[in-house]
Amino acid sequence: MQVVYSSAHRSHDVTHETFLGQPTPANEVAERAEIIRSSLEADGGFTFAGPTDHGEAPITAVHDPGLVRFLEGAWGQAERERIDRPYLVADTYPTFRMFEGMSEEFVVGQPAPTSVAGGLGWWGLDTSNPIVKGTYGAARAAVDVALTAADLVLGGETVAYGLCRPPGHHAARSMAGGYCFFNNAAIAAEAIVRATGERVAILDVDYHHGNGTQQIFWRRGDVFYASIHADPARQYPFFLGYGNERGEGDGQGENLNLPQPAGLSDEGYLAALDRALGAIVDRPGSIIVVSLGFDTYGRDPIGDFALTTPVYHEVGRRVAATGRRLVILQEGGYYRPALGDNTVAWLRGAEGR
Ligand code: Q9C
Ligand code: ZN
Repeated sequence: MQVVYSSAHRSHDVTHETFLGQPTPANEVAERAEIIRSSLEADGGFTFAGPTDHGEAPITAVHDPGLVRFLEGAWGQAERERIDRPYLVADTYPTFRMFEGMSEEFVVGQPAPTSVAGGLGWWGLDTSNPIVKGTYGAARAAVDVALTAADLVLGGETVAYGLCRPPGHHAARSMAGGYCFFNNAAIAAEAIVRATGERVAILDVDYHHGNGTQQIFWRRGDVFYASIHADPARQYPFFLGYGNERGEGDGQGENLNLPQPAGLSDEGYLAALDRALGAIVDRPGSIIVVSLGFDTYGRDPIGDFALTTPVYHEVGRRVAATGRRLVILQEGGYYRPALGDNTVAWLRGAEGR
């Protein structure tokens, strides 16, 4: 299997995130991608390629250009404002209750703030998403990793894996968050739709609901989104991911959320997977973009499912058994001692070995 990897992820060298207002050691660290890379190298069954530069157009095909400009400039803006911090996190967000009772023109019509503190809230979702000097470059490289993996499949490969870091599925059209800056999977899916004219399915098997991917394709009939994740009633991102969110307009029926209880077993997971895959094969298309997370693992520090390493081989096997070509993109997974084994298991399963 071809793997796309870039060392540029290391410039997003975060050490801390904040959780409930306190600095805590970061979960989404550079070591994650290096563990996965070295495990795939040690396996011997993977060939590595670097990403090619795809420019900004595929990003602004799904994201607000204002988000791109904010992320590009945030660190320099903080320096100019003499905000001397090891990392940047917002402290005030425009929640919908602030606009309660007001017409939509006020909700969407006001200008973005000019200060970096205001911008962090305006363009952000949550406080677990530190920005450092190298964040923008790393996030751009992760997009190129995803698009290069998509190119491999568009060029005839049956499967390719993009070792994206930072991850992407919480990033919405005009919002970064949840360790994510640009939505790598959404950008890849959009590029595949444009290249093929076919419908594309996104299968999100990260532990968390991919609120950003859902939002980007909410009204789209040509991109089906299916996600298996922790019930948002108890878990991040808290406000999206319920089963009654099915899409609207052209996208009516093209969003499938399968929220799951704490303690979810391998068997329970595979039952949900079969539902998601059944919905995918019921629809036309030849390519699945997989948002692959290992925070479903039983020992994950921020998850509460009970999955074991062998089930990942079976999940990969069942996804490949759809007969669709696969663009597999890395999202979360924070229990570092098992991250390499879990990734190797999943990808071997997808290759049938
Ligand atoms: N105490 C992904 O898996 N909240 N993002 C963390 C930790 C944010 C997860 C709280 C979790 C984001 C790609
Ligand atoms: Zn996750």
